Amino acid sequence: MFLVDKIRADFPILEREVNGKPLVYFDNAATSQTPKVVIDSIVDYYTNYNANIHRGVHALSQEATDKYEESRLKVQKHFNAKHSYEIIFTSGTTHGINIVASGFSEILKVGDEVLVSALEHHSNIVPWQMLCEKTGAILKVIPMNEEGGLVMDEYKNLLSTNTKLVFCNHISNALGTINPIKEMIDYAHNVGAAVLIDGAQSAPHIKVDLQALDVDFFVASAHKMCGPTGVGFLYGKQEWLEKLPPYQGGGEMIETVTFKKTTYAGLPHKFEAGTPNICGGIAFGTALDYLNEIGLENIAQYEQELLEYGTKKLLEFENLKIYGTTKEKTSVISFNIEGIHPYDVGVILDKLGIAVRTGHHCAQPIMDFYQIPGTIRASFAFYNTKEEIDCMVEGLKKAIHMLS
Ligand code: C6P
Repeated sequence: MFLVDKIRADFPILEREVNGKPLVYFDNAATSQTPKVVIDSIVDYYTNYNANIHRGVHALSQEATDKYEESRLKVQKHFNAKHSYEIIFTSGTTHGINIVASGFSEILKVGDEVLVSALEHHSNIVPWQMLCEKTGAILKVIPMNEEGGLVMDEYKNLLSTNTKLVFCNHISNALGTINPIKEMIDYAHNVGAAVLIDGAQSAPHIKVDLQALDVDFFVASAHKMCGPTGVGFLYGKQEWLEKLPPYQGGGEMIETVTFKKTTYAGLPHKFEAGTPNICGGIAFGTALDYLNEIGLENIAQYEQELLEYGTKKLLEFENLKIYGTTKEKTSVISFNIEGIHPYDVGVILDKLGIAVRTGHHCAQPIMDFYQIPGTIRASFAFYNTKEEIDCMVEGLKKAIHMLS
């Protein structure tokens, strides 16, 4: 039995009101809320052991270093990476993708091909376009279908020995589609291509086993996993991370520096130039502990219940269309109401204390595919309830009444 009331008590923000109404927070795909234990770990860091890491012999620096590295081990264990040095702390998913894209600018040659899925967030499109402009590589798109899934036959046809890299999200932020990434990784490896999976939307909701997936690169953000903003990680297989050049130069990523020549530090430090988000990294570890205490399987199961309930309730509206209807999906419902602009619905829901995201969700190609300006997106987390969904349904009735 999933004790949602007990879980809700862990999140102070869920007690607040917005516009005089209890907050209903359905914008979890944008960022998740933060439990008290994570807030406490941030306060604890700044109150008790704020110091720079990997540098000082003094007690505070040692303590901060130990906690930061402990957090790296937590990430390694949680995602089942083979080595802790394959986990690079980043500022988030976008940063991780850019490290890999920048590294490949020294690997790709004119005429090499890279494949991107039609379901990507702009973060997993733009860095690759920049890479192709720089290298003369060719960007090809794995098409999507009406349900919001990828056309796998087309994917297989696009793959060839010219393909050097495939990048795809595990779960679409705009539609909730879970992509068949294991199958995609295996097919890509058959032609010798590397694969980067954008796990920004999967890491918070389902168990990810990096070794079982055999993925080459995986990126995610802590702030979608009950952790703080400004921190995330890039996983890369050791052989790839050793092959890629550093992303930035600076302190901590070096072994020796002279004006003649600099040698670089080993993994993971080679990719972690400058003072990192120490507090964020530590709090990310606390967030993982928190999620593991509840259990990702329990979270996934409860969120599926919310998805099913929400979908059923929304489909009771005659003029409402849901985008993203694949069998395998997470708790994201993207929808529009005929004749009403999504933005207007978002504004009215906000007046009622209900937070949803409206617009293109940083995934304009998906909106172009459906020929719509955007959608209303309700994304549920494990601390949401069916009662809150009922509240949104009532809010939608009001919005339709006011806007039609
Ligand atoms: N999506 C959303 O509302 P950052 O900003 O680096 O933490 O994450 C970027 C990102 C990359 N890939 C996917 C699949 C994502 O969903 C996101 C962030 C948020 O959908 C904010 S745009």
